[in-house]
Amino acid sequence: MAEIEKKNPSSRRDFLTAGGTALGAGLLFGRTSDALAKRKQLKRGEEIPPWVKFSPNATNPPYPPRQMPKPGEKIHEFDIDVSIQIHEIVPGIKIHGFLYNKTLPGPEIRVPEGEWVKVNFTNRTAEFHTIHWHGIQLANEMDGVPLGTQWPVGRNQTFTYLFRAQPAGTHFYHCHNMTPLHVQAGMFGALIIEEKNNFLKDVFYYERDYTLVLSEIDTNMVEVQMNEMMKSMAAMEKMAESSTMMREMNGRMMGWFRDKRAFLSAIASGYIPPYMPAMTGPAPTANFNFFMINGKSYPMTEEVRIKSGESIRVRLINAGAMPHYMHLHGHDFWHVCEDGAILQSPIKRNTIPVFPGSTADIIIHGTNPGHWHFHDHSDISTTNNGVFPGGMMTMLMYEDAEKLGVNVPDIIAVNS
Ligand SMILES: [Cu+2]
Repeated sequence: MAEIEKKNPSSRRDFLTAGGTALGAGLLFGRTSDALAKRKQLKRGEEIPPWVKFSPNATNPPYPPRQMPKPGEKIHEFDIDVSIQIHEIVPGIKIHGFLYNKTLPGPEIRVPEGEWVKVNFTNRTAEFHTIHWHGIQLANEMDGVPLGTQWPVGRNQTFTYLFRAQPAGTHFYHCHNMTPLHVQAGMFGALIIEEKNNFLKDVFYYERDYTLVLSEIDTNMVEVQMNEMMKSMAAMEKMAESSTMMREMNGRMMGWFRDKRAFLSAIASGYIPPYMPAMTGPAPTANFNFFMINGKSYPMTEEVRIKSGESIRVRLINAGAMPHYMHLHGHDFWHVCEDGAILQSPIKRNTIPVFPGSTADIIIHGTNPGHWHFHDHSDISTTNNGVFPGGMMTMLMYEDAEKLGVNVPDIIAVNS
């Protein structure tokens, strides 16, 4: 039997404690003063071997994706459910969302490269859901696409996902059913696969490792659509209880058919798909009004903490539908990974674009003490319901700023 490590998180905090290191989870230890000295020093003219050697085969999965666990291989097991919960974005703004393990974002999963991940996913809502493992090279059946690779997971059903953690790097997971609504409503979380050989740590000697998940929401749209959806799901459940036909149709409702031919022949017989205005009226497009880092808008976003001389790794994940351009004041940083993969040549920059579905890792050196803004430079996203300042903004906060003579008014540290 393979060795199974069972994790049964009930909250984000428990999950983090169980899973290891993550944002804000007691990471205030760490050496700092000698970090600069220990960072790998390159001599003038010295090349940077072995940064990443280009290989046309680098996109190949490190392990065959259709393998199953062998005896003795480590399996990390997690229980994740989805339920409707109230989430507060900023004081006074609460939404009803679909939340993985009652948190937004869902719990961070952090596992070593090459080991196994087993997730028992239970749906505690009347709507259908799945989990898609974004960026993971896994067996087709585990990909979490409803009516593509699996039946959608219905109320009180559990589906077990099993895959090997590959490739290494910063990834995420999200629901793939009615994605525009369900992801806005909270169904996403970080999936970090730790490198077997952490080359970045050898070179940069970073200590703390932060995860910032970027997302946005149209609170009005989510409220209206969730209400409508819950009403129609309740009606369908009632019909399903009393009708054989509805039971047979279960899973193929809402315009879903066995294949394209069945869909087209139904249309020829008079079926009107739900996206046609005749059925639903004009479909609203999202008008995003809150922009979040780890589920919170400024000033309730968590700061990124650093000390002079320390290096930190910051993982940016865009789980939303808009591009974001994270800009750090007072520093250049290294852009070292994109979509989990180490760049062949790191890029020195102060603003990093993170596109929907992409992740980017950066290394910040603590070289300029102070309390520095770190925010999306698309100004639309630094508002709460149209009012500045808000949204996708946080601070790079030096813990030793005051000691080092930085004298800024306390008011900047809104969330400290
Ligand atoms: Cu869903």
